[in-house]
Amino acid sequence: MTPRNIEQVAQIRSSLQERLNDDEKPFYIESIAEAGIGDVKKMGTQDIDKMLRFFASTEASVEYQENVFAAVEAYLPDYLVSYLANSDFDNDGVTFAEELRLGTNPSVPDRPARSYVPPIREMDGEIDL
Ligand SMILES: [Ca+2]
Repeated sequence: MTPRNIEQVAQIRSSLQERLNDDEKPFYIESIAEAGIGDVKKMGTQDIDKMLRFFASTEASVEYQENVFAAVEAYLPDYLVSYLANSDFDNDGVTFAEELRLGTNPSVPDRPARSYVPPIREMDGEIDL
């Protein structure tokens, strides 16, 4: 991982750490068992992929996705926090971490705010008065 990744992971961990109480975490950890993730302590990149597919297939809310991330964060090695944070499941060019920051759903492609407006063309070169 690059120094930038390491810094990003540290920032994400600190922002997630205050999100849930310790007694709230088991609920979110148990909820992803349905995705086929039995042991969060042994997760790999394929389990993160499974979790992302699970979020999409269940139309999970942004809040729920962020709560799951907060619940599993302590069990994930840096490279997996980075893998999840930088994933782009919906392929809209906005990463998971960025979607959470913006409050957009990482499972649903978003139109960028600065959408492309096609230039107005004169069809025949004449100006209608
Ligand atoms: Ca995205």
